[in-house]
Amino acid sequence: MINKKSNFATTAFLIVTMLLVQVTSSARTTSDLSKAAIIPRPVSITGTGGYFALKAHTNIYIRGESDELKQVGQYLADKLKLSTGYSIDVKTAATTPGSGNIYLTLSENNSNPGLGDEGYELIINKDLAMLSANTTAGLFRGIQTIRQLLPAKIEMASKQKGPWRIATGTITDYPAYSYRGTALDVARHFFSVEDVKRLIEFLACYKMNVLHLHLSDDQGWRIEIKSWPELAKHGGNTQVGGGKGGYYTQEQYSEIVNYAKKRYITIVPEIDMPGHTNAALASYAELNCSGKATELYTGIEVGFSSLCTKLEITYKFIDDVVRELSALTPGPYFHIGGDESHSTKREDYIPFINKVQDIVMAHGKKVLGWDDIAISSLKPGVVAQHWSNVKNASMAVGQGAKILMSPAKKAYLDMQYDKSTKLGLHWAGYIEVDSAYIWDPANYIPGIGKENVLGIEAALWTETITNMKEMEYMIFPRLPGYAEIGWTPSSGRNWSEYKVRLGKQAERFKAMGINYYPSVLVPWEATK
Ligand code: NGO
Repeated sequence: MINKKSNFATTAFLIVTMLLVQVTSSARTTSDLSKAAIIPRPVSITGTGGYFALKAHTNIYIRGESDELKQVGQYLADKLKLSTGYSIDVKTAATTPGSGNIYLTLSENNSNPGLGDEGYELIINKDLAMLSANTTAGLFRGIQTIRQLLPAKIEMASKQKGPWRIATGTITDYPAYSYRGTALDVARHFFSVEDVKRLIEFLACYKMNVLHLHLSDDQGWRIEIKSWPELAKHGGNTQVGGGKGGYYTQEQYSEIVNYAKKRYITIVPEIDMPGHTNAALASYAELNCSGKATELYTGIEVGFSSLCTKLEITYKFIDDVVRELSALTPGPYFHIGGDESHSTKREDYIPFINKVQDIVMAHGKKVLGWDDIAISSLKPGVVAQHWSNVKNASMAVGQGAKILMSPAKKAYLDMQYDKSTKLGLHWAGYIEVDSAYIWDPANYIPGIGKENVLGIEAALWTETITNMKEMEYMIFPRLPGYAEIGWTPSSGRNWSEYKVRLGKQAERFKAMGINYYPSVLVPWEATK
């Protein structure tokens, strides 16, 4: 009797366990590609109901010999090698390779114009995963989709157990906006090159393509300028709260630029002016109208500093800084700040911004500035970054400028999630994960439509953010939502569907060691 009972219990236990194993493994890789939880959501997915699997003999084949193509293939190989434990190589193949491989091809003469510069097409059948694009940037974006189609443990740095399956079908995908960025304030608190690289990797995962670095403010100057060495040496010495600060040497800045470039991410450098300049004013007495250097500053109040707009040397200084920094920056933009210049008179501010636009353009860069610059005469091609004043954004559009959308109420990563959030500020409100997602850059401001919008940028200001773990907590899980707003057409975006996909990212966050805010609004599929 006793034996029979325990036999029954054991059998029942085994059946339940088998069922559970089946349920969890099928939850990991659905055979229906159209149910794959990819962020940003692709433009179109058609499933064919089967599986492709990575195998011990899997290689990545590229069609063509270009270094860029090899590099993109190697990026994918490096991502897959550690967790699968397979010795994945990058090889060249002029024709379709054999079963079990990944094939990366560039379409000839831009033959798929619908995909544009960053789109891709991924065709997966049981033998082959074939990724094609017009550009290597497009292939790189498509590689992020392949990563997300594989089980989350593909992101682990140590060898894991397979199977490494991907559902079969076709994905055709391209971005809604050409500029999809994140801004990081390295002035209020300094972040190391390693931290910035980790952030760049996060952006890459979600197909973002710009990292804007806020390199100077009242509390610190963060980039070496050889013709004005005290900026970094003296002005880089401190940060909010009095910590030791820091700065990037030009070599380190280039290292960041190149790391980003390999991920098809553009660095936009910002030197904020004429306000937010105390670190510069403390480093060089001659930049002050009084002729006296100011003290270094470690508080968080704003609006007290201004470059001396009437001095000739101010423009010599700006020209030198823009020249050196532009030479190190391959991307098209130079950000001149221009926000909250409360101690610069309006009649001084307007000619100042007009002159600075000319300086930036003379060094071959396009001007980006906070929406405050709209009160000056914007030159052709200038982009105004909307953060707070709707009237300024409309004035910029009235002058023919494009708008980069970063409304503080929606896209400021330093805003607290809710009243219980310990880090961050709430001057623009609380931004829960749903609120961060539910808005559309193309109808956020009456009279400003998609044709006026260059893209979206989420901004992390760091008055209260002191290290990488804190940075991660504020950007995750909002960052994937901003990436989706920038990439996916508004018709494909809907919070109740998105939150389920976001919930499935928890396993990936965990595999990547990301410290995220586990919002109760999201149905997380893995516990922290
Ligand atoms: C404002 C201000 C920054 C602050 C930030 C804090 C802009 C463009 N200027 O945004 O200096 O750090 O708010 O949220």
